[in-house]
Amino acid sequence: MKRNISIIGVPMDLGQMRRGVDMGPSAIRYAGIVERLENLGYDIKDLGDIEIGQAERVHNNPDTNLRNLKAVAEASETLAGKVNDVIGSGDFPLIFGGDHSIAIGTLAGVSPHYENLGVIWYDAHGDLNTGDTSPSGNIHGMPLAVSLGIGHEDLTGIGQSSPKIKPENIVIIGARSLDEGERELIKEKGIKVYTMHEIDRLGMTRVMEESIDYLKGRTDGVHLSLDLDGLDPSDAPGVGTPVLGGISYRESHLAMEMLEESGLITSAEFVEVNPILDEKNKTATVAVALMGSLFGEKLL
Ligand code: 6HN
Ligand code: MN
Ligand code: MN
Ligand code: MN
Repeated sequence: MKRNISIIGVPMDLGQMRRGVDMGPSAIRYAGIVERLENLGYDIKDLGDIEIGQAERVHNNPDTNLRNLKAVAEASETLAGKVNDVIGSGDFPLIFGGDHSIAIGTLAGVSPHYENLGVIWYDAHGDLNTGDTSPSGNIHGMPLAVSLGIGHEDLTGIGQSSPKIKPENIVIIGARSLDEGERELIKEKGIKVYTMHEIDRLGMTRVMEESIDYLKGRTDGVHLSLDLDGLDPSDAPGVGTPVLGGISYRESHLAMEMLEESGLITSAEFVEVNPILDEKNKTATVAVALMGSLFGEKLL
């Protein structure tokens, strides 16, 4: 892992309907991320939070069912520029959400730097909806599709070119809530998915070994997009769309350690931390502990 990390906070709450997730970046900082990483010997630049526009008072855009499209697109463009600059400067970009719609901007900023960008999507959900398949109109359910070049052009058009990633360079880990259109897209594109069934059956060690082997051969950089709702709600209660039967804290900790050992990860984001729905900042604390492991914390 690079020794210099630049942190970008994205207090985005317009990609879904529950208030509070805009406080995610503050909660993660409050849980001590900067000190934690400095103690590991990293040089940290906290670039602060990017500005987010206003929510629509009522959704009355007859052209689309995507809520807050304009404000989400604008923030994504800003984020893409910042992430692009961070990588250009040689630093490792570490992004804090905010809801998962921010991955649209993150991936738009990361992708120009790699021929074959890999993505690990650690999430209860596929985030592969489009306006046509979405049950909610919430953009946080769409960023992986958008990054594949599928979805509203105001979103797929962000950054330098589209698509940002190829379907064969994606590994989804932790899925247990997929909408019909998402299932179809996964099959059509042949996206590699480790659902909770495979995690139960194979164990996290084998899931991570296979994921790392798979991505190592075909990518020249790997972005980790970690949605805290990938974890079980008992370990990460402060999320807007919790789903029972998730990945445990211990399994997640192991997954991060294995990623660190692999040396594969070149950028990362931790999203969907909602302190209003949380219990004593537990979810942000879990996020910080996982980042500790991802960046090389060892017991002995
Ligand atoms: N997330 N599949 C549902 C939807 O509304 O599209 C839930 C999406 C959740 C998104 O947690 O990042
Ligand atoms: Mn707000
Ligand atoms: Mn997600
Ligand atoms: Mn999710």
